[in-house]
Amino acid sequence: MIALEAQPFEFTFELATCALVIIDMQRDFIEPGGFGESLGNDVSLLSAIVPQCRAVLQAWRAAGALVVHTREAHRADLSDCPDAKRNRGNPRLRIGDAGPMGRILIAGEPGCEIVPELAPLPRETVIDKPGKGAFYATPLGALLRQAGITQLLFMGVTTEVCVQTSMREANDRGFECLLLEDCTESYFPQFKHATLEMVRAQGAIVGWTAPSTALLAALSRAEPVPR
Ligand code: C5J
Repeated sequence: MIALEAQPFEFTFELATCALVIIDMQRDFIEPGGFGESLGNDVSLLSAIVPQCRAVLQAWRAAGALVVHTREAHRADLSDCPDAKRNRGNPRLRIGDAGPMGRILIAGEPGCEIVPELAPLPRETVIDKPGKGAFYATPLGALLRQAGITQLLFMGVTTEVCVQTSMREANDRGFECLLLEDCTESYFPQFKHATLEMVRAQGAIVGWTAPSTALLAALSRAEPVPR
């Protein structure tokens, strides 16, 4: 059993029944020229968390525990992207439009890929999701249940949109969730701050939060999961 110092109180888990879920660390959100920038955002805020995310990912892999990556990704014919989503935000480039990194948020396009520093290994699961939440219209819930997973550690972007939505979906499905505070970011720092507060309010109503240093320290003392 691993015990993490967390808010609002200690979070305990077993490596064998806990997965690391990395939400949408895609070039379209994190690199200049992608969807995030086309919406008028400063993407350097998001790219700043890549080193911490990489340190956690490497330690989690070394511990032999399950890793899931998600991508916000649509079909090339946009049949899974309703107008209610495509028309939001008045961006310079809409989902499906051609940009400097290929068509925005379309599966298989360069901008839709996960940043190279966090690239999935061939054995790791990658979930393409058409919505903000990782469970909506994806096989994620079934896959986690099949693997015997009961708890989830989250990192990724953006904190108040796809990360928070996915945590709420997970919580409603019975998973205990923890968000790594310095491994998530928003284009709006006040929204990140508010989300961390909301998640852990009322006795962890959505889940727990903890800094990555607490997890890294705990993992350095843990026995890896036998493969
Ligand atoms: C957004 C996301 N913000 N991954 N996507 O549109 O949070």
